Amino acid sequence: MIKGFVFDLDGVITDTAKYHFQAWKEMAAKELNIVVTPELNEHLKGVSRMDSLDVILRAGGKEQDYTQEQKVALATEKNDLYKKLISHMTAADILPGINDFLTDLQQNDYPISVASASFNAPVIIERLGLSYILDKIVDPGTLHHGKPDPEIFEKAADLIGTPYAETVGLEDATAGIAGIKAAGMFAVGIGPKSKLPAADINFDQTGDISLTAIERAFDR
Ligand code: B16
Ligand code: MG
Repeated sequence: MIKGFVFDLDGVITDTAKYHFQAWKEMAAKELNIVVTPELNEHLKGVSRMDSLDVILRAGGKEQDYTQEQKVALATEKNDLYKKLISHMTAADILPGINDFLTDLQQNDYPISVASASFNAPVIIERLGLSYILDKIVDPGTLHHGKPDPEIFEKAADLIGTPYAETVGLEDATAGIAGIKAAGMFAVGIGPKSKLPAADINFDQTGDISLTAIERAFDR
């Protein structure tokens, strides 16, 4: 039986990927002379801030050019740009269907927590007006490994006290689905089967999510 749900943030609850993209693009053009293309941006989804910077430096053939201290400064510059962009977010930025789905979960007494790699997750959730329901958030500062490691999903389930085998995880990124499966949980993929083949059930977009369909698929 399903006991609880753990949510990824970016790509499931709201689309912050476009703001990450804009901030990386601006910083990389100004400081690194590297163009962050939409294709490269795909490789940054679900990846931690410092790992994202490494992906960008590698793509530009500059992975050896910066000290750790310089890299922290570059990541901070990107984060300052990002924070300005997300400061304008409102409840209108919640992805379609998510409000109804969260209400459904609440009415069915399912506990919920958030498994996001983002240090900005609490601020974003507050801006979206969802703190009343998404108040259990894993602190990414406590993690030893990023997705696809199961650690973040295990910590999210621990926050709500649900056994991993009876916890459902929602994700839009391949690494996230891999992490959910590695934790022994049931994986809901936001994206088609062709993009997220390892998910236990797929919804093409958030507007298609159905609690009944998830419960049915879980019990099969
Ligand atoms: P921050 P998720 C991830 O969020 C983003 O997908 C990824 O692009 C970002 O680098 C990462 O959070 C860290 O975010 O710089 O705000 O700490 O998909 O795990 O909700
Ligand atoms: Mg995501």
